[in-house]
Amino acid sequence: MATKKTTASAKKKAAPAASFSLNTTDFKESILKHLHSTLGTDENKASNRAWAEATAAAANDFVYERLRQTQKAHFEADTRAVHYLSAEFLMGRLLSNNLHNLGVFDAAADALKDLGQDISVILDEEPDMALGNGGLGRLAACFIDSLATLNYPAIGYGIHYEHGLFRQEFRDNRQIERPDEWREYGSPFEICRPESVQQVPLFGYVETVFDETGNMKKKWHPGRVIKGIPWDVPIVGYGAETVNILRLWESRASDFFNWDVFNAGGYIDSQAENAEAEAVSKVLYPNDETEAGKQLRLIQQYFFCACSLKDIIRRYSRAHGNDWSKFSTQNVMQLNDTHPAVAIPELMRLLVDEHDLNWDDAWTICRESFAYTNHTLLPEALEKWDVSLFERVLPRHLEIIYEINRRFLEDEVEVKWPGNDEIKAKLSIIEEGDSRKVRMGHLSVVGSFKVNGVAQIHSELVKKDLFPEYDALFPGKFTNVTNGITPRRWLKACNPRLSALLTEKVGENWPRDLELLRDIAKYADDPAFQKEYMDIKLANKVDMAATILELTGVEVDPTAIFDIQIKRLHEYKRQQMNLLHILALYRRLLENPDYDMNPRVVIFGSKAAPGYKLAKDIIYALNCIAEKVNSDARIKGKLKVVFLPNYRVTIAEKLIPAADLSQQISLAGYEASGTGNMKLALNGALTVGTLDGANIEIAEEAGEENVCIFGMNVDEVQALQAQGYNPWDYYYSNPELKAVLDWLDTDYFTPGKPGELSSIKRSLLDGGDPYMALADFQSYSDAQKDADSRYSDKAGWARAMIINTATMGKFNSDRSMEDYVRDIWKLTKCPVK
Ligand code: CR1
Repeated sequence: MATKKTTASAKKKAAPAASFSLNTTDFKESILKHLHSTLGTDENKASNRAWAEATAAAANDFVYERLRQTQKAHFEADTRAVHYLSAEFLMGRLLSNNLHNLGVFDAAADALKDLGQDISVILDEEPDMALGNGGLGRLAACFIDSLATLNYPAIGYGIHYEHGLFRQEFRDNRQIERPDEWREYGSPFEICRPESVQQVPLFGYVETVFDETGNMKKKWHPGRVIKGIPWDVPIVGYGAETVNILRLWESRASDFFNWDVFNAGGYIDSQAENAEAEAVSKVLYPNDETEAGKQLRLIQQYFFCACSLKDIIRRYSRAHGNDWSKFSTQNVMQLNDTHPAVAIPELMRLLVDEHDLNWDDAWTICRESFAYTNHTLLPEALEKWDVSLFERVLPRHLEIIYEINRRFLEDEVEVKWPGNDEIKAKLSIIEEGDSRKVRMGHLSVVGSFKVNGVAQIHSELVKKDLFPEYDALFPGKFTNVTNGITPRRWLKACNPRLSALLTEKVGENWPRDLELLRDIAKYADDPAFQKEYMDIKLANKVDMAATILELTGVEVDPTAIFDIQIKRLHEYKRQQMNLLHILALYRRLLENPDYDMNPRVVIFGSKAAPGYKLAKDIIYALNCIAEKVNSDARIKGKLKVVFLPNYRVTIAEKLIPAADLSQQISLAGYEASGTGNMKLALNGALTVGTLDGANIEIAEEAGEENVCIFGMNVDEVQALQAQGYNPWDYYYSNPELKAVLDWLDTDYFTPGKPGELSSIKRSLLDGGDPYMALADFQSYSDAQKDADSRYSDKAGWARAMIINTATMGKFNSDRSMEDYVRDIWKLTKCPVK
């Protein structure tokens, strides 16, 4: 366990100082100046929002200066850069993060205090930038933070959604979705760059033409052209040496097409065209790990890829003109899942059709430039597009995909497996059948030089179960990079109390080098340190209890176990198993009011995709159960259930420092990695988890004795699936399980409305329980009991929490970035003077 690899030498060294300093007086003056001259208001009447914007503007003076210097340094060094293409960036709030990374958080707090303002109130003004669904989008946000911190040249490319992930409200205990208005009145964290607008063609037809020398060429006559407007969000590295950018594309109608219609008297038509063009970046698809089979979604994907590639090429050509030989040594494009996979045929189109390269040269460049990260094995999440849809929206791209596929099957698959049509059908980018489909995962594997999964076990399953033939065909192409999280946001900024204690013990460099925290393992048994650590946990829980009261009206006891499950609502994540366990505890308490357990507060934060009926039913059930349990005097407050509305990054930042237990209870083999598991463990929570995704690596790092592992492992799951799983077996053989399932058919939790919770029971029995919650239930319940008794041993519990904090160094997203750099991107650092 724990104490290996202590890098004691680095220990008490100060963090590299920020490249500038700003004292409280300067900051105060700057805020006032911006209040007056940027916001046009006065300290006597300024709203909280104006104070927040003035503070952001004061910070931006430095951010933009560093941005300018970074861009100059990158241009002069002409270094290789990574372009992280992602349909989602779940940034959360930016002001606090930027102040921390600039190293001026305390100066800002003091300056605001001098001005009669409370920084926490001011920070609370900022809406979350929620341009993502969950783990995949938040991962992208952590990665760009780390890339800037490590001084790597990197650009994030994505979509400037007008509305991010919906705002969740509960009405009569049911989820309702409301539009997210993150930039209703603009945002101080982005700059528009009209000088870099791009045109994006769509629809139309392809013509075959011959040039002067008689060569056949393809000419795409688009039916429409829309415009992509870039918005740049500065990404401030920790210590603010490098400031990279996240470039997000907003869609608008192209001026040219508009004017034609308008001049012809078609005012209304031109308005319709405007609306259609603007629809492209209007909303984030609120699906998590499900494919959205929508034309608009394909257009969104193409839109941001086309804009980004033209942007990358424009920058490359500025230095290298029409010499394409260095394109792939200067650029690498990382595909964050298959959402940007259409960038592969788009780059082929640009090189072959627009820049006159021959196919082979263009294909070599493509294959040397793209790498692909797979984030899930769930079949419903592996994107496939109907050929007919593709043909309508992107006719030239479909031709290119056919040609890529033809050559791939003839030159590579046929050579390896001569005459084997079965393997050809399996590996073909085109799925044959009633309706033919383009398989975006296959396209990504064929068009990339590396493919990675996001945790060790997931990467093994990608090779073994998802793409075994591809692995045989392309030895060495598949690899692993375990996910990570930025310790700046997920410990330093969100848990200031614990951060101060850690800094006191190991020096202030740990937010860069999280391995330094191993040093605190030596205090794990020290009663004085245990007390300090546990006092902090309690203080965080007291704060959280106040937030819970404010948001839900539920009173909770801060000394109770805070048992937390925060993540998107999905059957494979098994919130329904947690629900069954809550019912079991409640039942035990009703049967025996003296049932021996520590008071427990089970806390959920979760959004369900609007079209995912059963997920919404589970939210409804949990809210109904919470209402009943929380008001039942018979159980004397020993069990409380809280479902926090509108879970988002900002709520996570409050919950994670207050957690005792971290529920990571997916069916083994289904959670590719998880990243909430890392954040919770870093902040001390004990994982109640299956051997799935990164839980396995967390257990390795923390030591099995400091986590509560339960349930079937991947092999056991697969064996049970092969043998034929029958949930009724568990129902009939486990009386407690049967009782709680039957409870769902009554009107106990929905007075006067029996059957309202029956869909959950049905899915677990008649529905076949696809994620085997009943099979793992007993073992889960035992693990929870074990966690409860460990909590009673105060010293043992403190020790386990400390060891968790001490041993999560591996999950620093800086480490993930160094892995990508070493194994995939091959970047060199470009320090900025
Ligand atoms: C996975 O489900 C992982 C994140 C980031 C999700 C989760 O386990 O931590 O990606 N996958 O890698 C996903 O969103 C579309 O797939």
